[in-house]
Amino acid sequence: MDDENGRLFETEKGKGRKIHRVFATTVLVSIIWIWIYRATQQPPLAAVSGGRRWRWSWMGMFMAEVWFGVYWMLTQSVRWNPTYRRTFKQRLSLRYENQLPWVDIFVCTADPKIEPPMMVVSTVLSVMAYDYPPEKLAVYLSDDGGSELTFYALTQAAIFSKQWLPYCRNYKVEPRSPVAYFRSASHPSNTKHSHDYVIVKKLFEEMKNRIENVTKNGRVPDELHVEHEGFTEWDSFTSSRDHGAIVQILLDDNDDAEGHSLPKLVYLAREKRPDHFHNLKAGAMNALIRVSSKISNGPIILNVDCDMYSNSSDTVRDALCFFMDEEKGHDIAFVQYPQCFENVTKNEVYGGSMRVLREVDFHGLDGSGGPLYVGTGCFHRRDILLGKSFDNESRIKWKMENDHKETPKITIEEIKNLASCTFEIDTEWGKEMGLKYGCPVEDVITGLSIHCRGWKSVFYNPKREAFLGVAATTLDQTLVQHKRWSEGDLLILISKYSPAWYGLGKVNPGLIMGYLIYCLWSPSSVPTLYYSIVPSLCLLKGVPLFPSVTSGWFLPFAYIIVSITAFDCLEFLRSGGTTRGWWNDRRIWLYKRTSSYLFALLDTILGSDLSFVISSKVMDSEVQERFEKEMMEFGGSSPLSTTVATLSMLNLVCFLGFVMKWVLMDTVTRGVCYETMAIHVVLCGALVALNVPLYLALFVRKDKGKIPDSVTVKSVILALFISTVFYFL
Ligand SMILES: *[C@@H]1O[C@H](CO)[C@@H](O)[C@H](O)[C@H]1NC(C)=O
Ligand SMILES: *[C@@H]1O[C@H](CO)[C@@H](O)[C@H](O)[C@H]1NC(C)=O
Ligand SMILES: CC(=O)N[C@H]1CO[C@H](CO)[C@@H](O)[C@@H]1O
Repeated sequence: MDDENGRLFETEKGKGRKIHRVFATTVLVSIIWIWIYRATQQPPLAAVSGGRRWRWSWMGMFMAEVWFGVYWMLTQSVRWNPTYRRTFKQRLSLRYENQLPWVDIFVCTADPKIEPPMMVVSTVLSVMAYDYPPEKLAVYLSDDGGSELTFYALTQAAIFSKQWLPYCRNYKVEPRSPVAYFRSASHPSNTKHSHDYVIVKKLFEEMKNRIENVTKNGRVPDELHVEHEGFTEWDSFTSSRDHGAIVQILLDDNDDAEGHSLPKLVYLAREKRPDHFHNLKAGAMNALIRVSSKISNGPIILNVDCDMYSNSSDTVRDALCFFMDEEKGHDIAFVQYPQCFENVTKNEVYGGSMRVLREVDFHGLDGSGGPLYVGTGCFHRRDILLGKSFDNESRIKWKMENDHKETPKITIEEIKNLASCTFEIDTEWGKEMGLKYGCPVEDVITGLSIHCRGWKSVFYNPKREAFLGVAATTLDQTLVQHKRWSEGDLLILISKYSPAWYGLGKVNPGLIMGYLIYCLWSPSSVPTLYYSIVPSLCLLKGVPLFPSVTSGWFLPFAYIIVSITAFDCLEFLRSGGTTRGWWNDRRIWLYKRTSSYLFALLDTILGSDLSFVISSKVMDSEVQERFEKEMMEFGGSSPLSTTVATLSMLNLVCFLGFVMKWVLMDTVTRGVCYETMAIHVVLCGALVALNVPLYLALFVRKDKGKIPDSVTVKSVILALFISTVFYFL
C-alpha cells in the first residue's frame, strides 16, 4: 500500500552511470591521443609540392579536433548524473485537497494567420479542463496579434466550455483538447456516454464551423458583434501594431451546464504603439503577470504556447507535488515539462521529436541543478518570477495564500493601465522583475537568472506526454527554427547574462557546462563545416590528413569513430527511436550544423538579420502525403537549403572523383592509397551515404517537394568549381 506520509515526489539516479563514466574516460584518452598525434606528427613542409598548404589543412584539422574534444567534454556534463522524478498525486490530494493553491495559466499567441484561432482555443479548452478544482484555475490568453478573430473564437470557446468541461469530468476523457479528442476518439459503447458524445460532438462541430468561417472571411461580421460587448474595443482599433490595451473577462464566477464552477477566462491584448518596442513574448508574459495579479493572483503560473495543448489532465497536480513537498519543495522555482510533438512520423525525417534532448540532456541537467526554462510547458512560482532571491524561509505559505484570496475589486481601466506601453518605463520589469528583455530566447536567460539567484528547477517527464505541439514539417521550417534558436543561444553567451561569467560561482559548474552546450551550437558550425569539406577535397587530391592503417596512431581514430557512432545510435534507440530514425537524425544534425548554425553565426558576427520567412504550419494535401511517406520536403530555395545542397554535391564530386582515380590506379598505388586514405574514404563515404535522399531530391524526384532546378544548377556549379580550384591549385 502507498505510504500516506511519504514524500510527494521521489528522485532516482540513472542506472549505468558507472559504466558510462568508464566509457567516457576511454574516449577522453583517445581524444588526447589524437591531439598529441596532431601536435607531433605534422607533415614536413618540403615533403611534396604544396607542403605549405598541406600544413595549413593539417592545422585546421587540429583546431577542429580540439573544438570537438572540448565540446564533447561539455556534453558529458549532461550524461554524468542523470536524474529521474516520480510524483505521488494520491498523497497530494490526501493531504492538501482543500488547500490547493490557485493556478494561473498563460497561453500566448501572436498571429491569427500562423496560429489559427481554432488551434488556439483548442489549447485553451484543454488547459481549462485540467483535473483540478476549477474555481482555482484562471486561464489568460495573451493575443499579441490583437485580433478580433481570436477574440471571437475565445467567446465561442467560453460558451462551449460549459458543455465540454462536464463532459470531460464525467467520462474522464483524454486528451482534453476537443480537436485532438474528436480526431482520435472512437464512438463510445456505453449508452449514456454515447448520447452525450453525440451532443457534445455536434456542439463542437458547430463551434468549429463558426470559428473557421469567420477566420476564412478574415473578419467578424457586424451582426455577430452584438453577441459580446467586448467587440466595441475594436471600434478604435487601427492595426495590430497600433491599438490600446484590450482586457475582457469572459468567464468569472460562471457555472457550467451542471452547476459546477468554471475557471476564469480572460482575454488580453496589451497596448501596442509604433514608437514603443513591445519586447516580443517576454513583454506579453510580463503584462500577463501584472494583469493576472489583479484578477486571480495565483501563486503558481503555468505558461504554454498556443500550439501546445495539454495531453494529460494530471499535469497540474504532478507539478504541485514538487512545489508542495514539505521537505524538498522550498527551493524549487520552476517545473519544466518536455516539449513533445504529435506531428512526427515514425522515423522522424526532420529529427523533429528531439528525443535525445528530452530523454538524455534534460535529465542530465536536472541532475546538476535544473533544466533550462524553454518557454512553454513550464510551471513557475509567481514570487520567484517577480525576482525573489533564495532564502531558506521561502516556503510558500499555501494556506495563507488561500485565505487572502479576495483580491480587492479594481476597475478594468486600472487593469488596462498595467498592460499599457508606458507602464514599464523606469521600472525593473524586464530587468529584475519578470521575464528578461533584450534577447530572442528570453526564456533561457530568465531561467538562468533564476538559477543564479539560488533556486533549483525540476524536469518532469511523465510517461504520458503532458503537452503536445506541432513539429516542423519541412526541411526549411526545421532549419529556420534552429537558426533562430542557435542564434538566440549564442547571443546569451555574449550577453551580460552569459552562463560563462554571470553564472560563474553562482550555479553548479555542471549546469554552466550544460548551458554552454546550447550556447556553442552556432560556433560549432565552423569546425563541422571544415571537417565535412577539407578531408573530402584531400581525398580527391590524394593528400592524407589521417594516419595510415598500419600506424599506431590509427587506433584512437578508429576507436572514436566506432565507439561514438555506436554510442550515439544506442542512446537514440534507448530514447525510443528507430534505427532509421537515428540515421535521419544524423542527417538533420549535419544540415543544422552546416547551415542553420552557420547562418546564425554570420548574423551574430555581422550584426545582420537574415530572417527567413517561415511558412505557416498548415499543410496542403500533397505535402501531407509526402510527409506521411517520409519524403523530405524541399520545395523552396532558401540560402539554407542551397548551402546544404552544395555541400552534399561537393562530397559527391570528391567521392566519385576518387573512385575514378582508384579505378585507373595500378595495384601497388592502390595498396598505398588504401593504407593512407582509409579514414578519408570512410568519412567522405559516410557523408555521401547520409545525403542519398538529397541526391534523389536533386536528380531523380519529380514531385513538387523536390529541390528546385535553380538550386540544383547552382549547387552543382559551385561544387564543381570549388573542387576544381582545390585540385589544380
Ligand atoms: C497523449 O495521451 C494519450 C492518452 O490520452 C496517450 O495514449 C498518448 O500516448 C499521449 N501521447 C501522444 C503523443 O499522443
Ligand atoms: C459564413 O459566413 C458568411 C459571411 O459572414 C455567412 O453568410 C454564412 O452564413 C456563414 N456560414 C456558416 C456555415 O456559418
Ligand atoms: C498541423 C498539422 O500538420 N497537423 C497534422 C498532424 O498529423 C495528423 C496526423 O498525421 C494530421 O491529420 C494533421 O493534419
